[in-house]
Amino acid sequence: MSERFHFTLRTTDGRARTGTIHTPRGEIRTPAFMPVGTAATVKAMLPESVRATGADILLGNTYHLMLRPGAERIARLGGLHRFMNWDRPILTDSGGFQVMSLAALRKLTEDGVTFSSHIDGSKHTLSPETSMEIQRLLGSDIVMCFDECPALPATEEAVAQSMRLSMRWAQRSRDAFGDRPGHALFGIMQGGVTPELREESAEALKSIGFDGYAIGGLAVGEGQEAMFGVLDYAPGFLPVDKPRYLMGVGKPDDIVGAVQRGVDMMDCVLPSRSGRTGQAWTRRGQVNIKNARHADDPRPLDEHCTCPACTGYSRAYLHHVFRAGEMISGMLLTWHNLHYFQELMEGLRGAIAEGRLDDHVADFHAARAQGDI
Ligand code: PRF
Ligand code: ZN
Repeated sequence: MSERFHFTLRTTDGRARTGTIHTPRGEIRTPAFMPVGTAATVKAMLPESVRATGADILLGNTYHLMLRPGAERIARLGGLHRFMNWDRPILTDSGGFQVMSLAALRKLTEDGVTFSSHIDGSKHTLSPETSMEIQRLLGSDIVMCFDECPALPATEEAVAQSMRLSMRWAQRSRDAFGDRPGHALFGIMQGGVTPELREESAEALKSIGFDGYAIGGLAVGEGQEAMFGVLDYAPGFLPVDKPRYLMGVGKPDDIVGAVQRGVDMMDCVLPSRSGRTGQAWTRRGQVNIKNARHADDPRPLDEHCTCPACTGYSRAYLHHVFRAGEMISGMLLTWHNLHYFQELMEGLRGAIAEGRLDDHVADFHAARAQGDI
């Protein structure tokens, strides 16, 4: 391991930041968007194609990989990078959030969570200690603390209890992770939409000490206005010299708003998942390729886009292969969407570096207001 994990902040513009996360597996340009590779694949994409869209890092999931094919098996096969043929950084989520959204028969205690697999009903447990061990076996570069994310709306008391449990789990995650040069452990702030709870959570995490800090518990049904409300103050509770990661966000306008408020990293299934359901994202907003209006349209999805879907194919073709259920449909739309999301990040990074973020964001909203061609 030649280089230890560290973050260098390059420029700020208002609350927005641009910089670089250095890891032994390569650099991550921030603000960064991380495509989701839940089951050791970004669905419908080869790893080299994901890289060609501009991704510096992927997200993987403890929950899915422990169930299938199993963390020990991946370790025996040389780790997740070798297994999925992606040699750049991988961040893994810790499993608790996916247990709560996917598994059946969940039982939460101080120790951790017991659950039944959504695949075959088999019984498993996850705790701070087992989550750290699984993420170590996978060979994850950025390991996430084991936490609990309450669904909103919830009472303030329930959110407070849950946050304090997550902070006890953060200490146990830190202790179990130990000292692993070249690998990073990120804490996860919780506390719902209550400033005092967010601050208490941030203070608890800072006193433990992490390589980066995530903002969890958002984009769970509170709406964009409430989320931006939290992002107006929560990043300010975190250290300026460490990366800040907003988990599970989001749509392009969520990403832009989060970056304006000081977020450095994000992940979301949206570009890959919606590509497989016929939804494309462009500078002019959302396009539903299923729509009959595309059936005879010889124009590309976006005439300015340089992705393979836009340089080689018409809207009519994309419409046809979607309707025919052809696999190339998901491949082309996923490629386009990932390309668009990475281009969005590139534009934000450049604008922050040159101190013109406000104008850049105004142009972003103006293009969307025009609507699709
Ligand atoms: N915690 C973890 N993973 C997450 C979240 C969280 O709060 C969210 C919330 N948007 C998405 N993924 N561990
Ligand atoms: Zn395109």
